[in-house]
Amino acid sequence: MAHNNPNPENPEVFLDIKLTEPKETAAGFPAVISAVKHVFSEMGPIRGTNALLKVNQKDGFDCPGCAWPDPDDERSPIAEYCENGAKAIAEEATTKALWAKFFEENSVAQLANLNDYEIGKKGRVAQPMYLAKDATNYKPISWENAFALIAEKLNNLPTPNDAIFYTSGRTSNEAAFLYQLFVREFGTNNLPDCSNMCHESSGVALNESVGIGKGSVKLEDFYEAEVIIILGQNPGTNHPRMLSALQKAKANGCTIISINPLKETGLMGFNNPQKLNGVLGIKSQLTDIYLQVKINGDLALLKAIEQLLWVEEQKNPGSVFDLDFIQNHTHGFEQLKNAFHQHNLNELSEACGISIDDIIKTTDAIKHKKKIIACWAMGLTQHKNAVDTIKEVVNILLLKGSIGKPGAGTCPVRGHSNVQGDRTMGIYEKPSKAFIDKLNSVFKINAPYEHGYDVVDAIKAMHNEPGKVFIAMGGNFLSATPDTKYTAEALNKCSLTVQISTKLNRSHLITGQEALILPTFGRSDKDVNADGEVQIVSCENSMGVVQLSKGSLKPVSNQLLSETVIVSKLAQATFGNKTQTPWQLYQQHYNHVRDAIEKTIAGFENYNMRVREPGGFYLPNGSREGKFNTFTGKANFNVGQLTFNKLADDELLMMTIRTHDQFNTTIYGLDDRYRGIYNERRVILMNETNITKLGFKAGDVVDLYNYHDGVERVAHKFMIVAYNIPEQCCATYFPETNVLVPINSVADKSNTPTSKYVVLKLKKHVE
Ligand SMILES: Nc1nc2c(c(=O)[nH]1)N[C@H]1C(S)=C(S)[C@@H](COP(=O)(O)OP(=O)(O)OC[C@H]3O[C@@H](n4cnc5c(=O)[nH]c(N)nc54)[C@H](O)[C@@H]3O)O[C@H]1N2
Ligand SMILES: Nc1nc2c(c(=O)[nH]1)N[C@H]1C(S)=C(S)[C@@H](COP(=O)(O)OP(=O)(O)OC[C@H]3O[C@@H](n4cnc5c(=O)[nH]c(N)nc54)[C@H](O)[C@@H]3O)O[C@H]1N2
Ligand SMILES: [Mo]
Repeated sequence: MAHNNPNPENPEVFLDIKLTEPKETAAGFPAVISAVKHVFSEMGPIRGTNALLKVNQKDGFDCPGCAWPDPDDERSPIAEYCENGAKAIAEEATTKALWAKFFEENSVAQLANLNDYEIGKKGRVAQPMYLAKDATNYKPISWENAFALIAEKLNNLPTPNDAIFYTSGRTSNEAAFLYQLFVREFGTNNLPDCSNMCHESSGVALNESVGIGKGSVKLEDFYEAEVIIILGQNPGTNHPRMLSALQKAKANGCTIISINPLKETGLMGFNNPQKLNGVLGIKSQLTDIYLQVKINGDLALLKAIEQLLWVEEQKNPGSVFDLDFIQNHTHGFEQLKNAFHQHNLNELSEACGISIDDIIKTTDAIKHKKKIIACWAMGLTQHKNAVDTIKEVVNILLLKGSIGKPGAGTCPVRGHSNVQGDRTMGIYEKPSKAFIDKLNSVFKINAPYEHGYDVVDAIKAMHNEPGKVFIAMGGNFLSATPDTKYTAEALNKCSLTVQISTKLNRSHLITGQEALILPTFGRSDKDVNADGEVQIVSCENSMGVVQLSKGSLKPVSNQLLSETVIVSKLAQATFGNKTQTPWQLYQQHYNHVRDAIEKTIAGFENYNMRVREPGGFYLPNGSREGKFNTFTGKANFNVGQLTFNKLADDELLMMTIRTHDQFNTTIYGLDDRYRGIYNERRVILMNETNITKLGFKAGDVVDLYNYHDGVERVAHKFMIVAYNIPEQCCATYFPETNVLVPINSVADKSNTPTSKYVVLKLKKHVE
């Protein structure tokens, strides 16, 4: 029995890697070709075309890709999706189904030897499967027995806090609400979610500075903005539909500033594949000022920009800062002002790797502008000082009065398509007292107030206290989390691990003593209740719009249950007649779930009616209206503490990033087309000078080491690729290098693993 192979490092030989120059323009016709290729190969032409016609239409399903909003006004009738959205749909709506026979023929140990790409390509799990203690293969199990088994394990735990309930961000509002209700009625707040590894730092920073953990801008604001700053985000790959918004902004005269260690293709130029010009290859240039910052150099850079803005402001008071706004709506300006000259400009320029000239150019571009939007993603959130860095971004917006008015504000660009909605529904290990009070009064339950585990604490708890029950609503916990070996040991120590999943993934293969896979619908699947009525669910996008999602494709198996039904049945099995919550009703029609949400969570008045309005509805958002619900009652400036990163000569700083051919741990293909790297994922992108200095050459194969906390972590066999990246910085692909991300290296306050800040040493690989 060997279900503990966390990371097969067995590329016996490297594939035939192919390198070209990085592309200078994103999308265009190659994107259309790539989309169609993926869709047709997984789904065939008829099912594929049907899916593409329904995605992101007002009566269709929400794209299971990213959380970028749909345009309120002009949606393309045939193509409101992008290349990577199409790939996400193809992966989910594949016709490959894994029945009991597949699991009989393939042992867990055999499957664990495949890489993530190969595992993902196997297809959708078609029926509930059970792995008994010491068994080598999964066996089929009935839904009823699966629920009974989980219920028995849960009810026999010494305390409800010995159970851990993870959520990934594709789960609908309806399923997420019921899931947290079930978990809290059961008696714990152990609700870690993918947010803990993603935008948690944004949530913490924004809550403290502007009183709400969500962004303030709407899509229309992009069309009015004078300046858009994009930090630590690769929209060409991860939010391709954002490029259309940037293109429109640009046409309206906006200046775009990109801050990124890599010259990402999508930030440089765009051929809109939904417009004739784009298909013909007529390119729009996007970024005006490209700042190739060192990894984690952002805080220093932002401080330098603030310092220069202050210098300009003093020349002519009121010409740069919005003094009225600062006076009436903010707190802490005096402290910030005193800190403007804490560091000298040379020192800051050195720390971020951007020349003083370029910092001046940037300051000039924004000093007289009043409508600024700042967008950011994982390049800012996954660092030790992430919360301070994001607050520094907010400082600049506040100095300029650039929030709470059209064309300006905060835009943390979310990841999973409903990650924001899941939080709104209460998927949070640190619920407020008010939320629990409300839940207790609406449902007459005894939900606990004591905070639960987030992702990192959950892993440590599983590691330190064997015998826990771990349940995952979606996601791929083993591969997405840091310190893969440590996490694998943690999962192995659980008495039971349960994965509610669409596709086969590595978390099905690295398990507790016993394990279950419960197969469920994806977004595109048609979900019909016992009365033959098609059920809809709803999601909240990155800009706080709640919209319906209605699946339309025939599910790959007749044995799948929806997430909503799975949670309700699990609750019935666990509580028996001890519950007063109408779990049966929720299974009959999801309107009842939405009624329950409406009673519990503000902003969902007339939910059932408004969700059916074309385009959905906006949730309330104080910062959007210039109302800052913070502890001071105003928007708060923050003086971030800058520490200077010192590396030894033989050390590199690694960021783990996504290729153009993956969705998180789901690997669509082996190419990173925009970066010009084909047919290989085990690469390390390094600056040419460092390659030479360390005594290597491009093409060499190296092992990567990290020694945080005195523990040796190693990832074997990565090929060196010379790339345009600042010195002593390097990049590898997530999740292959998660094994190197130390469990104890986390962001202050948000506890997010520092996946973009891993100190490495390299050694030549010897066979
Ligand atoms: N197709 C596709 N779409 C996706 C996903 C996917 O995997 N595939 N994932 C979804 C999810 S869950 C999320 S959270 C988002 C992720 O979207 P992104 O955050 O765009 O994803 P990453 O690949 O992690 O890219 C981080 C970017 O930050 C830069 N960066 C790294 N370190 C630093 C730094 O210190 N400073 C600065 N300024 N930049 C830095 C990297 O060069 C890279 O361009 O995308 C979502 N959408
Ligand atoms: N090193 C490193 N680690 C990272 C990151 C990084 O940048 N670097 N990024 C982090 C980020 S931003 C995130 S969000 C996390 C992602 O962490 P997760 O959300 O846990 O991982 P995913 O790869 O998105 O999960 C994919 C699996 O979800 C299941 N699935 C897909 N759709 C559905 C559905 O509709 N319902 C259900 N029940 N299951 C479904 C499928 O079985 C699929 O295999 O990873 C984090 N980990
Ligand atoms: Mo994410």
